[in-house]
Amino acid sequence: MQQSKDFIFCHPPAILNGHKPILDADVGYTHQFVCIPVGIFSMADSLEKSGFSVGILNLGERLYIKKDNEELKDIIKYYLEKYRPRIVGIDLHWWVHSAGAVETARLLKEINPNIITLLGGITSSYYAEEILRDFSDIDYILTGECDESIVSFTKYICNNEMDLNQISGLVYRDNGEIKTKKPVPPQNLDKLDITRYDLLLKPEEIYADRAIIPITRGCVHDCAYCGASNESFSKIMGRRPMCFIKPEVIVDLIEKNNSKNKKHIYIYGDIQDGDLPFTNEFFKLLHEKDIEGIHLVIEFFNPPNKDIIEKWLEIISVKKITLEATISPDSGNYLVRKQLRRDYTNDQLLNSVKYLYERNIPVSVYFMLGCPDDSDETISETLELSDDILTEYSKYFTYEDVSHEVIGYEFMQIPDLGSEVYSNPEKYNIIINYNSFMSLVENIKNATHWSQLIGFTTKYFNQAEFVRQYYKIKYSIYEMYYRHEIINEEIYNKKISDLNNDKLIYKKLVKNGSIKN
Ligand code: B12
Ligand code: SF4
Repeated sequence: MQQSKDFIFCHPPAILNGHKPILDADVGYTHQFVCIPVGIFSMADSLEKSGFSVGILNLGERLYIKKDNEELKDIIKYYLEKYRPRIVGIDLHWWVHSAGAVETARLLKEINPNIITLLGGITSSYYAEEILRDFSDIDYILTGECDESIVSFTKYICNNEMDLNQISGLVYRDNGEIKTKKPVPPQNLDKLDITRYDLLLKPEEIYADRAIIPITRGCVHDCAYCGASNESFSKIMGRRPMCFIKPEVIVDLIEKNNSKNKKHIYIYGDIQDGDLPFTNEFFKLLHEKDIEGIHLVIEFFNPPNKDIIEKWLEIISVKKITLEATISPDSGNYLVRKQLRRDYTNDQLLNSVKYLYERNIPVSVYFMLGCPDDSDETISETLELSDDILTEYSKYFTYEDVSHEVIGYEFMQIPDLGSEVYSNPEKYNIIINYNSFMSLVENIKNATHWSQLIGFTTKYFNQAEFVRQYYKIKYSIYEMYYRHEIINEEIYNKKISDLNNDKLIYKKLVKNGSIKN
């Protein structure tokens, strides 16, 4: 006899039609985007500590590795019958899960109309009222950071303990009217445990050794295209100002992950953005703790200063910790980069990347197709800068020395909702092609190729031009990898053949009139 659950968190799939219309920004979690928001693990932990039985289901991953004849509905039915939850909380954090989240709710209600469906995450926080208006299978939405409100909500449903209007961030229906309560961000983040992998109903299979540790709530920066920038996060999630997680908590999470056999640990957020006491304490504790045998992937938002690099070098010289880094200049053109609020020169970037390479720290550099002022020329400049970076990289490393692309030149298909670019398209001379959550859902459902899911056009690029630029970029980068002997002929041929196949699909769609050229 299986134990029943009060609450199951369910990470929905992204894609329902068997195609791959959403581009992965080199995060590697498959076309179903199977990475679970880390906040789910800590919310599940809090619920358990409040006396509720709770489980986490990675439905996207289950669908990705399903048996041939299994449908999404069969998988959901299996888990519902096994655990008979009272509430299912579906994350609609990333826009990529918009269609998958509402379809999951629809199937849950079809199988068991009495089940309570709840959504949460940044996308559902942004579109909360519209979702409740248009999708009757969703009962409630909790907006903002729900570490505390999730417990109040569950007490309300399961124990009849709270009053609905006492639950901060709740959006709900009341006699045909939609009521909204403002989210209140949790102030004490010290006890939140994002390593409760044991609460998964099935152990992870994809990147089971990877752990994610965000070091902030919100962000110090204000990148114009980001829906979780300092400005946007406070509007959507209600946290102002942003905050850093305490160094002792971050180091403790590294230690916990290590002890749970998560050896590939990503630290999200730039340590050098914290003040001096923060960085000093972080490095002191990392030094002191008995943490060995892990690979750390760290992020720099700006070219790192030598002090910070020295601190990292000190750590890896005395501990069995290996390191790699990422930095995202977005464009190789200074003005395009600056418009997005990343203010450093190509020389500054190249010098610090070289400095890191010389010290045996491999760095992946990320550019973005879709910057509002991108043109043929600025993309060529970015490719030239990529070539310079690869010239340096190839002196020290091969393709396998970083966990991702050496140059990740990825396409922002849809501007982040709530970002400055999204909210002020005229200022950035762009036109957004979808105007509601419903249209986003429909576009994702119907698209069979990524070119059909391009959510905006700029003054230089329409949909067809974006596609042309995308292919140009990818062919160029692979050619550079090969020329610099970062990849061998076999890998090069495979990459080109995958790209050719993708292009063939695009050409067919143009030929049959599904896409305008
Ligand atoms: C770290 C990070 C990642 C990590 C993963 C993080 C993770 N597992 O949580 C990686 C690198 C893998 C990643 C990938 C992607 N990311 Co990202 N990521 C971030 C980043 C920088 C920090 C997130 C964070 O710190 N969260 C803090 C934790 C504790 O909060 P949380 O997990 O969100 O959970 C809280 C709430 O959201 C809410 N909540 C979440 N789920 C649920 C569910 C329920 C039921 C309820 C009630 C509440 C709830 O309550 C939680 C507790 O407070 C943000 C930017 C930012 N500054 O926030 C972008 C951001 C969230 N990512 C973004 C995007 C677009 C992506 C990708 C889709 C990119 C792509 N095309 O490949 C992928 C999706 C990958 C996947 N799902 O497989 C966008 C989202 C925009 C949007 N509206 O969709 C953001 C805002 C910024 C950006 N442009 O990068 N990302
Ligand atoms: S894209 Fe910019 S604003 Fe958004 S999380 Fe990253 S650094 Fe912060």
